[in-house]
Amino acid sequence: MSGEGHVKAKAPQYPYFTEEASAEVVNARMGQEADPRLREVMGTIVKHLHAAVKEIEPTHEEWLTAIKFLTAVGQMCTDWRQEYILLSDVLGVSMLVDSINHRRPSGATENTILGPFYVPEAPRYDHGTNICLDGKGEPLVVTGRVLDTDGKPIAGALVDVWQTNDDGFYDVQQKGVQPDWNLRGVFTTNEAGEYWYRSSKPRFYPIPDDGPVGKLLGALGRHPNRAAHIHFIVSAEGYDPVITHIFSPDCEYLDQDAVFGVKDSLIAKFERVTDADRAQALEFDEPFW
Ligand code: MBD
Ligand code: FE
Repeated sequence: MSGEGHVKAKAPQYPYFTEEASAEVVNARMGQEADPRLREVMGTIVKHLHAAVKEIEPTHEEWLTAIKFLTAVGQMCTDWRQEYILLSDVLGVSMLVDSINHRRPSGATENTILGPFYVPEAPRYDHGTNICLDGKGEPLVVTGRVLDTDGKPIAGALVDVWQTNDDGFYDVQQKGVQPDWNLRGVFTTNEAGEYWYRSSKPRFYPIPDDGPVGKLLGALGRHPNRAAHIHFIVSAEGYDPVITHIFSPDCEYLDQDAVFGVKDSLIAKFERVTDADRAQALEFDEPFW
């Protein structure tokens, strides 16, 4: 008979379902041969999920609403639209996982959430290149240095940046509308650890809110706006890479970012500069490590 090997000789501790011991009943079914980490993860999830359901006491109809919501989240996903990441972001789970995994040494630039719109292998550019290919928005110059935690410059570090255009969309959200690779690029630091490039000033923008996560935010009375930001991944041989953003200091959503990504130390100083081409300069001279 198939499944015979799984029948225990000894009477199991939790043979039948009971409401009181519901999580224990389920967890007792896991075999000893299951991977220990999987046992731990699923055991914990089942324990807390059952506790939540006991506290909420959903009707059948409410539970079906939850199932339909999760189904819709999955159906919204495409190559460039990851609705589950968005859900994790708006629930603060992405920031929590990020803090658990990227406790940075003191003096190092703080990390923040990666987000769903990173595209690897962006074009490599020389310093001074304007990555704003659609010409929209207020001109911006970004200059910075990559330093180690002792303040020593790191030459040859890769500075991988991406941001939205002035209409509030990443290039991948508007394929065929924006030029490919609009507002993305990779720069390499010089001997002094410096890099600089031209761009447009980022503005706040709503995370994609035309799907189930946006509907949930609406139902919760939450707005979908992210504080204006530029994404950075800075990496160099022999160093721990940092995934982070810099935020505009004058953004009205700094203290109410929809995905909880803002940290004090990541709010940049913007300075007006006189150079005709440099309408607004961003100085982000923080050490990256
Ligand atoms: C973004 O642009 C972003 O950076 C994050 C973290 C979530 C949704 C959209
Ligand atoms: Fe973003």
